Amino acid sequence: MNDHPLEIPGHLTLTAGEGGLPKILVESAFSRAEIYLHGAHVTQFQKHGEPPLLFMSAASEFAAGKPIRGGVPVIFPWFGGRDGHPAHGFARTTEWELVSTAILPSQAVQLILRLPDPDGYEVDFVVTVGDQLSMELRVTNTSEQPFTFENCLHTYFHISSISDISITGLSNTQYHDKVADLVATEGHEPIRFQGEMDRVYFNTTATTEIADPGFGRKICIAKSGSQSTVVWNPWIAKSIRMPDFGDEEFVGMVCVESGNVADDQITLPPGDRAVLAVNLSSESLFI
Ligand code: TA6
Repeated sequence: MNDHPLEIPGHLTLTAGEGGLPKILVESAFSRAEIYLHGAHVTQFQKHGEPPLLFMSAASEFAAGKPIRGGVPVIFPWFGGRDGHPAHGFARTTEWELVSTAILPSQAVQLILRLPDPDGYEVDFVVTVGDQLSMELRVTNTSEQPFTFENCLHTYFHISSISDISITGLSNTQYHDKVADLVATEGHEPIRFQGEMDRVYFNTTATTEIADPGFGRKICIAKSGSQSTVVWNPWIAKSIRMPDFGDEEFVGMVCVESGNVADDQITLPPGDRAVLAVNLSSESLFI
């Protein structure tokens, strides 16, 4: 790409990514990341000396109008299906605009992306790349009417093996099991996977953790401005039905998503702002 005024030499550059889509390369003192303007989509985050934190499907499409499969899809203004519209809203298939970049005192690299052509609301996505990956989805209601929407950072995590990991932080939390189509309450044991899982946990602000013995690490998913946590693994049959996802790729990924979905949807009064913030960190399992 030609020199872009917001580039930071040695830390933030724009280039042509997969499918020729504009991609932002970020190098911090602690980590590296890649963010596409398409969907304001974080496709890679990796701390120096660690395996990648995010999963990216080898079969993902990188094309106008198509969602990227992996990383952190930005889900807005609805979650899930909606008759006559693309699943999970239009934000993840829209070309966002890079509006600011900075090196913070912590030496983390921060960038702000803006959803163009707002229609009564302004949406910014703030990504901070350092020892941790922090993301904020900021929605401001600039209209005279209340604005009701869902939001979610639909994060795909890179794991050693779905059969070996476990997830904690959701004990005693009610959830909608979309596979069995029932409502249940999580027990006290860590969540483990023996098949397709698609659960929407409600009324939870809890921090969750993924313990991954295979990689010898645990991933901490801290959030604010979020009442819902979604846990998803497609397992075998659904993986085969997804053309942009390898039949065996379910083994190396799990989604733990933070947002406000279904009954947790947000109704924002005129002039108000809602901030969905997620902070991803990782550390050795053995310290
Ligand atoms: O967050 C889980 C989920 O809603 C699943 O039901 C599955 O559809 C997944 O999202 C992926 O959706 P997508 O539209 O990206 O294929």
